[in-house]
Amino acid sequence: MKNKFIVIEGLEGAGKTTAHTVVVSVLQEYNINNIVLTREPGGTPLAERLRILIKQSVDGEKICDKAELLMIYAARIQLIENVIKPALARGAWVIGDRHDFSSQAYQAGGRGLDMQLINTLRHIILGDFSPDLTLYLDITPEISLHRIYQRGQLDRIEQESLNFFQRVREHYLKVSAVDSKVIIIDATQNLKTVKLSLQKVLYNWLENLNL
Ligand code: Z5A
Repeated sequence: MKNKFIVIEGLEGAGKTTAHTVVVSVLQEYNINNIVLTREPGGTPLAERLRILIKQSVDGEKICDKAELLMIYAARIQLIENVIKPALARGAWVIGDRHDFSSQAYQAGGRGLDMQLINTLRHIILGDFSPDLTLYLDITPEISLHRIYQRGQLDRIEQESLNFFQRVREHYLKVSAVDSKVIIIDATQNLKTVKLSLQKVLYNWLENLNL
């Protein structure tokens, strides 16, 4: 299959929205116009409902870490089976705002859930389905929190501590260092420089695909 599944990852406020635009415009330069955009958690009616539950508490009830994980996987498999796989099967390129890497970073790194539990769940639920390329936008938790606070009201996960986001970032970096399908982008730079870095990485990757 020539069409691919590209995922953009990073802490909140890392610039994933801007990165989406860059990926779309680079693909269009290659005459790739059949593009489907997704976001996680979310992207189907059921997954969007789960997104609301994941991002907000229900009547103040504490959401257990494992319940959060299961809701995220329920949303993910709905999206994969009902949107991503059908899109790939009809030849579309899929660009995802977050995917499974987020669960490794937030639920294992941030929440401290056992990585073996997440690996087992991933294996059972997703099988060998995975992105062709992940662009990880790396920023410090300090920059992330600064941008989050500028937006105003914080959701349940955004209210976590600086330490939480430090663990999330550490996990992102640890996995990125050993996964050849993940490319780290220094997103602490100004927007123009980040855009140029993204374009350079994508041109290089697309050239190697020999489309
Ligand atoms: N979550 C999870 O725990 N486990 C999982 O498996 C999955 C998700 C899939 C989803 O929230 C939450 O779910 C997330 C992880 C968790 N929670 N946290 N924390 P979301 O979808 O609402 O949040 P998000 O995915 O992180 O989106 P975001 O906050 O909008 O981030 P962004 O898209 O990367 O940010 P942005 O809109 O592109 O940029 C934010 C602002 O910063 C904006 O004003 C930009 O102009 C500015 N910006 C961006 N880059 C720059 C640079 N380079 N310089 C200056 N200013 C910049």
